[in-house]
Amino acid sequence: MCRKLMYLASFVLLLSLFSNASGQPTGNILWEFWYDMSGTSVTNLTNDPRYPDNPDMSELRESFDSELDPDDDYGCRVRGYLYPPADGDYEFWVSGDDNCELWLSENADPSSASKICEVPGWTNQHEWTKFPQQKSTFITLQGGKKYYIEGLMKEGGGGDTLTAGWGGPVIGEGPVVIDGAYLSPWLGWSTAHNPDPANGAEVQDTWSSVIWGPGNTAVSHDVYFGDNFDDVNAGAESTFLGNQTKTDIVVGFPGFPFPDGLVPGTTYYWRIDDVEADGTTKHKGFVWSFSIPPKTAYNPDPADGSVSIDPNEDLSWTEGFGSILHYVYFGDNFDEVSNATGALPHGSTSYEPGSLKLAQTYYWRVDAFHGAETYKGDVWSFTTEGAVSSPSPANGAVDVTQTPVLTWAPGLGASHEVYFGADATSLELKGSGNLGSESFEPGQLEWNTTYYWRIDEANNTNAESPWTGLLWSFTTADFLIIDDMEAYNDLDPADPASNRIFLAWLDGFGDPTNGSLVGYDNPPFAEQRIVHSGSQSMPMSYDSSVGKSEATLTLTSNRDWTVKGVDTLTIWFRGSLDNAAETLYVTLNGNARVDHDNPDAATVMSWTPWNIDLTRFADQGVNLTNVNSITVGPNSVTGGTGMMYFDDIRLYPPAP
Ligand SMILES: [Ca+2]
Ligand SMILES: [Ca+2]
Ligand SMILES: [Ca+2]
Repeated sequence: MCRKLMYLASFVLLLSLFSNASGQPTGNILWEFWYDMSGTSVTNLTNDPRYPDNPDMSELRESFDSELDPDDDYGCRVRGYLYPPADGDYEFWVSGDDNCELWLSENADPSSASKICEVPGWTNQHEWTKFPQQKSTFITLQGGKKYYIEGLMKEGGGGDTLTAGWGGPVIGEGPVVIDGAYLSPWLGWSTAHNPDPANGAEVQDTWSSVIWGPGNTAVSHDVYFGDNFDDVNAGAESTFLGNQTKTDIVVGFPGFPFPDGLVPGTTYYWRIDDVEADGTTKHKGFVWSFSIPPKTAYNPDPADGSVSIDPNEDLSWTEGFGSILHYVYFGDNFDEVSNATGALPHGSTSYEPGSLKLAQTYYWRVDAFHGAETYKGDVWSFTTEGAVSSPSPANGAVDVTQTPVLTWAPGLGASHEVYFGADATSLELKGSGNLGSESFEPGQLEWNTTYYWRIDEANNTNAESPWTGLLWSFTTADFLIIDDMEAYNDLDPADPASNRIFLAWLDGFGDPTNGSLVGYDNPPFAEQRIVHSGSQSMPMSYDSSVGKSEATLTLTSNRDWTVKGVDTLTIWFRGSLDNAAETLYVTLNGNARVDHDNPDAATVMSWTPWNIDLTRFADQGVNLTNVNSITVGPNSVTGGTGMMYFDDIRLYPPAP
């Protein structure tokens, strides 16, 4: 299924000047050493009284790679920041002698770091495959973003090394030793740190003291605390508890903020901004969180709403905060389970429902008995293997096109019935069929309306037939969707349902005057990780040395660009760090062209809406009641190369 071998063969990756968004110079990372310390376990280092703040030696090195065998009986820490060269999925490795760990944060905050791989014994230098734990899972990172990274090693005797490697976009297949070009060193604590409760912790009480370490230049601290991440992150007035010199505060206790207590079942967010001696220079802290468990049972397993569950699976949960016993109700009818009473007390946090039917939805409820009171639990559900699944549009999807094609994966049935409508309580039978025709087109739908649908199945050879499907829903957009890139698939062109993205968006394949290529060489052809919305976007590589790079969609529907008074074309796009700095253009009907205002639009690293007044096309003679085609591309004057992503091409009416 490879259509672009020719392109691959000529593809040359150029990595030259590298910069990062934070402005901190890259080139090296901090190595710290603690000497005269026995043992081979990393905890021998982290439990030493000199750790973490008093290393015997510190220096900057130009890669995440140690020298070979310098000493015995010491511990080592490597810390700093990692700047991935492009968006995508990366893998990490660690090798070393003796025990080693590699930690990575989801952002620049060390308190959000987690261990991603380790050496549980010892390896030779650059021996990457001795233990399966040496390799991380795939980790999705953003190009140019600053991530905290840390390596730990504890040497007893014999050989000793520590190396971190990675692989991914631009870097190539790993493990490649992480070079200083992608690293900058730890520079000390410029912000508040070491949150206690730890970031993300669960606190089994309705009050807590919260404690932090001050940044290097702090003389006082602005304290923000609340139950809404956005408010705390924005420093909303309602979350400001005041400025103080102490590095701790009590919350949820009489005489302190939240005197009535913290609320079970709530996540609290907090942030400390350090204030310097001048009273005005502030260092915004990271937003940390902790949660108080609910009084009711939580963390159901299987998770609420999960599908394809093994019919022999047992149920389990986490007991509610303060609960003593449970009452469990189970069945295949929501109302019966919701209204049930009188269960016997249940001591454990698991329940065996017995053997279950295939393709059946079950409901369950766990009430929490606290001695004086019983708290009724929510009704949870799950569906066993064999049911219809994989609805598209996804269940609960929003901004869905007004002319969708509904698809699903069949279950145990040999035939199906499609029910559809805007009223969940009275769906209409819209059609029936045999296996192999799992799609339904409801036609032109209203804007901004929620629709419901269900697939029932039957099979004469199965005693449990027929099966009533799950009720699914989606909501149509309040704008016109020209292309959200969701409808494209990887099916063979011989299949009537085939809809490959590069057969809709015509690129420069086979055209020596057009350097664009839409889609990937191999399935999935559409981009499925870097998306603006839904689960797909359009990737377009370009090489404008041949003159131009563009891709064109011929419109087969939605050609009237005046419906409901729409007046703005919006195209969501993003570029890549390695792109040449150039702008973008869009052309209607092959001749009416508008350029983006930003001359560096192709280097924008985040999804960005491009809003264009439709009169700019009408002024060039386009009949907006009958638009034939839309073309997008980078406007290269330098013959640049790179990769662009496009998604969500929409037409909006004026804001009401
Ligand atoms: Ca040694
Ligand atoms: Ca050793
Ligand atoms: Ca999309």
